[in-house]
Amino acid sequence: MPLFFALIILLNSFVVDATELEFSNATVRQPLPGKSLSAGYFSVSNPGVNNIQLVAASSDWFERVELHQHSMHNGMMRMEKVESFQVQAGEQLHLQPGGLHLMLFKPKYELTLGAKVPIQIRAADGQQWQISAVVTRIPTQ
Ligand SMILES: [Cu+2]
Repeated sequence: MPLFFALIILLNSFVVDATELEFSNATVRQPLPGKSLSAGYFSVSNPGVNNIQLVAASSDWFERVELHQHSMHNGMMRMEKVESFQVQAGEQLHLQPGGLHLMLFKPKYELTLGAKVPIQIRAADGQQWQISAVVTRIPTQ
């Protein structure tokens, strides 16, 4: 029964190729009063054997989401848009204040503390993940 075996091999190849990222601690900061800009953070671990490039993020709750990083320019800390976040095989990546983050523009709903914001993350190979980010307060120093 060749077709049967062909199917088994096909199914196995799907299992082997599936690359799973694990997202955790996803948060979105409540914008400052009068502001329509927010930052989002999460941790992601890649237990697989392939490096994964995260290339886009989007959310029904925001008009636009960009991938950003902070970097030094002439002694000044500045943030800028980047094309991707690289999640190395077997490693973890942490988005955090002062480092990599999601920049979220123009919320469509009120960002009350504790609300759960759906965010889609897309990889260069077309894989997508749906994460849920909790709205938290911007820490005051
Ligand atoms: Cu930014």
